[in-house]
Amino acid sequence: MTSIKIGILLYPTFGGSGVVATELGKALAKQGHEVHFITYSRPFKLGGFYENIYYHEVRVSEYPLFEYAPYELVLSSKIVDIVKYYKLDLLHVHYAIPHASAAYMAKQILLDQGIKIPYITTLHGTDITLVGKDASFEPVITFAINQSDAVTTVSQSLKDDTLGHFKIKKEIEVIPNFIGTQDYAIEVDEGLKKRYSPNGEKIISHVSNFRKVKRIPDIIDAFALMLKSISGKLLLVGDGPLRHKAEEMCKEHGICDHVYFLGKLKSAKEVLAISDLFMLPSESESFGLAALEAMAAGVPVISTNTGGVPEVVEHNKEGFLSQVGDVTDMANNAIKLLSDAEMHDSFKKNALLKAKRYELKEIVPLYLDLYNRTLSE
Ligand code: GMT
Repeated sequence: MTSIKIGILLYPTFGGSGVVATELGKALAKQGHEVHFITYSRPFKLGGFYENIYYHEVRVSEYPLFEYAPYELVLSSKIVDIVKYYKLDLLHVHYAIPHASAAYMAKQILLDQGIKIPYITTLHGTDITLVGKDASFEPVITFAINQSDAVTTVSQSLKDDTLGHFKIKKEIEVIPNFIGTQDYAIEVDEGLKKRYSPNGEKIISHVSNFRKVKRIPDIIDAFALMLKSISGKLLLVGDGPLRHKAEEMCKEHGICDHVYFLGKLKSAKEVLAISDLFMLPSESESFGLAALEAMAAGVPVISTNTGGVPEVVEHNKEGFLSQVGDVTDMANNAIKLLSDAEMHDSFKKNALLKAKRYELKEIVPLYLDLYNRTLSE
């Protein structure tokens, strides 16, 4: 195997695209490839020291004239420096803006100096479904995608959306997100379970960045309905714009004793291990990595029939999918599943089996194959 030197551009903070990019880099480094993460802060899933991994921080200096920090320009310059110094073979950028456009700029600067470096763009969802639909970004996104040496999306649904919203001339390959199911095969912490479910209440969990697209209020409304028929506790992991509203809604419903806001966690594995059900009522979700993580922990999912979710969660098999906003249906499905031990058990098994189809060791070779094809062009 020839080792490849790869520059990975990503959003480092909490978010599925950063998680996928970091885990991909870690897996590639383990296989002997040299990985350079280029971003503005250390990716939260990176942790400590890893052989073959380098982290390069992009810092934008303050200057009174800059009302908006020119991050993309500094990023492009940084890429140029790193490609030259470390003799990188390839760039893999996660998220179209500003990463694909910065990679394009760096590629042109390097070409001018006689250095050829291809860049692969992986689209994750919000770059296309939310940000991309904003007309002010459209020309840059279309151009940066079309100039990429290869383009991937994390689901068929996202590929269809991309082709529907932008004039894309480039072939798009679907490479789904992945997971190391072994990492989720942890013992249930009985003490923790007792802490949140002292009387055997069913534990329902959710993990996200609490942005509008996640429809957090639907979780609270659905859970309040569920409490009329079953005893349960809701564990909410993450933080973001809708947390305060969710806290207020708990007060209005009078269910504060049943809801725990756990805030941001580096990993939600322990919470998933004690969960009976996972809720993801998103407005749109290109893939739903959080649902896949729950399934890897053997937790069935209540979600919405949106974007790439149906590709990951099969309705009536690994969970139930409702129309966006139909909290009554979500609550009824949850009650049905949690009240039928046999059904719950078979959904748990199905969820884990499905997660195994997205095993890291099956998906990472697809990226490597794409790298090799791109490099040989
Ligand atoms: O969902 C978010 O708010 C974060 C966002 C991101 O860019 O990190 O997640 C997107 O990418 C994930 C990884 O590919 C997908 O699993 C999420 O479904 C996708 N989010 C949306 O489409 C809303």
